[in-house]
Amino acid sequence: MGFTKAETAQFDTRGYLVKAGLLSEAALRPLILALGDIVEEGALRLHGEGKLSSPYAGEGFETRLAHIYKESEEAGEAVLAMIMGRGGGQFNGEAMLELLRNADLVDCVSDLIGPDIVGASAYRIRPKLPGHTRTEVPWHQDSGYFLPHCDRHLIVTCWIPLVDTTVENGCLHVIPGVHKDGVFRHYTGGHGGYLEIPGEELPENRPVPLEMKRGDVLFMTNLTPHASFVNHSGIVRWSIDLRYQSMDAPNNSEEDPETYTPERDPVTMACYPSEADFVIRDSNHPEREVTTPEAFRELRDRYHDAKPYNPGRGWTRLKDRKPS
Ligand SMILES: O=C(O)CCC(=O)C(=O)O
Repeated sequence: MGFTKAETAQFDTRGYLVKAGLLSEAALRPLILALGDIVEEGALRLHGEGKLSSPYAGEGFETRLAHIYKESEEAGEAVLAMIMGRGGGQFNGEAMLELLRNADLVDCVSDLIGPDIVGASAYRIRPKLPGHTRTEVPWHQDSGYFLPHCDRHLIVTCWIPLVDTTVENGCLHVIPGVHKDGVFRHYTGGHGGYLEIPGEELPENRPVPLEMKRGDVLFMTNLTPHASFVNHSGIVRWSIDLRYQSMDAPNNSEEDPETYTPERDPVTMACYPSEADFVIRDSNHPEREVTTPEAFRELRDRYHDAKPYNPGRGWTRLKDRKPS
């Protein structure tokens, strides 16, 4: 499928594009089922331990975790932790690799960054629970998390709702047309422990809330400011965000995590050294592509266990910010 010329032009001028109905129910179902299984496992365990009055087995993907959290915040947090380990990238299963390699998705990415594509382990599954303030994500650009020598490279984030998202349930908001203005100043220790661009330091362009249907995909640049706010609905706002870059942009797909040490020159490092990159498409050497769940899991776990050094960007702490 890919993008039309008009869509590519919109991505270029606004820094984002929503492609409606790109992913079929069949493409999303394996991941939804796998996440539902994690919730089920947690619910049954907590019920068995007497921490929940019911496993809420009659509830579906959109509501089960919300009911668990409503009855017991502690139980809800315990299930969240099963999903949000590794910052939200805990789930390593086959359904995850399948979605990362989804041809319709990757064809669109390829129209933005070319045919040879590396995917990032820094994908995030986000169950935003009703009334749960910690899962609000403050304004930031993804480049705030990447090393500075990568600011000139396009790293595409694909934000994929797993339920229909609305302003009420905490859809994503973006600031359009400022992705060519570089990286704004971020601060560490922002809301929820995330990096944050404080309101007074945001560009003046008006933010746009992106209400999306399940099946739609938002494509945005690493320099597009975005945020999400509290979920005021009764359902869980499930989403996942994936990241892709050209093989020509710095990455660690064929590097040993042990080579990431404080002695190494940061400009030789991958854009986000903490987690493994892996080949999604290689037009000359398709054998380099990570295609099996075993290889995917092994690579991600190897990086996770090695804890490669990431020099970061040295942002100031929010509480040390000087009023401007
Ligand atoms: O899903 C959200 O609420 C935030 C997503 C986000 O920050 C991202 O995709 O980088």
